[in-house]
Amino acid sequence: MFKKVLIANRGEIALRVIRACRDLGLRSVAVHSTADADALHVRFADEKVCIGPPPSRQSYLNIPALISAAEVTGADAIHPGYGFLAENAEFAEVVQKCGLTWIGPQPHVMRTMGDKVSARQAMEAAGVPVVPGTPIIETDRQAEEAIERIGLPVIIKATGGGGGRGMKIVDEPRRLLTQLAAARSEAQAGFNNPAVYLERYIGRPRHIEVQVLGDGQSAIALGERECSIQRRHQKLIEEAPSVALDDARRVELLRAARKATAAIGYRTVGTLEFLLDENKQFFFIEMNTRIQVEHTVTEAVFGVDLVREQMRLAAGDPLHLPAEMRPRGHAIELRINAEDPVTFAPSPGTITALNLPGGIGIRVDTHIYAHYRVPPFYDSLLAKLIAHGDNRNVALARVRRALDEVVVEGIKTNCDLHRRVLSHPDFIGGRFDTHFLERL
Ligand code: MV4
Repeated sequence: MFKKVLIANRGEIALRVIRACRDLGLRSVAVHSTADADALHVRFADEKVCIGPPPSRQSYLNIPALISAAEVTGADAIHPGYGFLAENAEFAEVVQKCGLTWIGPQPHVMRTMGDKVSARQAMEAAGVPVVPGTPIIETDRQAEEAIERIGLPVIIKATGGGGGRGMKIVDEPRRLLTQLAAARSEAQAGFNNPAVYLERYIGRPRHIEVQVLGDGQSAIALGERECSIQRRHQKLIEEAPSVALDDARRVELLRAARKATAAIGYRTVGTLEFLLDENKQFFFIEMNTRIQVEHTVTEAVFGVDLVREQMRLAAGDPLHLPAEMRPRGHAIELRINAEDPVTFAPSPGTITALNLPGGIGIRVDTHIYAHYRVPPFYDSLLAKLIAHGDNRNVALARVRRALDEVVVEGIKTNCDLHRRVLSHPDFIGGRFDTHFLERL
């Protein structure tokens, strides 16, 4: 197995990976921009390397600087965390060509799944339900034929997009061609790839994702996460399991996810994203080939250290978890962000006073500390507050109690927004979809 892991990331996920390294007896190397010299991941790692100035392009996205940092420290593996270069197949390839272990999927799998049309094809071939849709649309005629077959409304998506960027909804035939042209030019500008395709638009879906692990031979599905509470494609609250699935539907969903993961020869941890429509039909939309922010709710209910599993799989170990694991109880995660409660704009600055919650059933993953200065250059996630209990009501009571113990002074946070959601009868009753926050 590799002995020294360079973490190509910052913030809470860098700490999360450093902790897994410690638990496994591996050495860790932190990289940081000049803005992060005082960051906790830098202090907690065994070694540190400054890789550039504050902007991500020149530091956390700077491939030559990252590879050099691995070289000078003698790191023999790289963990990308989430965001930054985590789903960049070129980076994964460079890492491997330099003789380092990439703690992630094979680059060709990252490429297939990073392209939404080839991902749909791969999933369809594996027998997973995908939203009725098209291959890449080349001509206006193809788009017109597609809406005759699929019906309206449809959604135009960029095959190089993802995470909700660059999508257009068409609900009238006369808007089809102008929206198509607009989508193409936005896709070209945003992803350097003008290719777009169509899907039937599902109006009020739930967003449910399945945690999967594979060793190249076999695969397992470690339950689902309900991720519908989001705003502008930024998740705010995630929970496991989802209240929307009955046992029969869950078995179907997890079986499809496990089969697909094995079919693509997947060899790490990952997530299959699905939309659940009003008839409780599920449809694959995207695969995330990385560890996710919300992996913690799965860890809580399954008692599995997913980052540890990810590292063991990267070292070539076979899957050792039982094929059929059952979740214990319920877990809810709140993402505490540094943001203005009215404008939702990021709110960087110095934390003048801090109290983090604790007690039974509570986990807090965070990189912040009293007097820490939240830099303006990176995403606004401050902390993840995860509550676990025997059932959803216990987890809800615990997460509310923990939220009331949170003190973050000096910067603005979304704690009040969380309070509003957690006291809303429809959230408490499990009656919500991806549009819940717009109506709040
Ligand atoms: C959709 C959809 C409705 N119908 N696809 C947004 C993020 C990206 N992963 C896919 N997204 C959507 N795809 C079809 N055919 C609605 C969304 C969507 C959404 C999905 C998950 C979570 C939040 C969302 C918010 C708005 C739109």
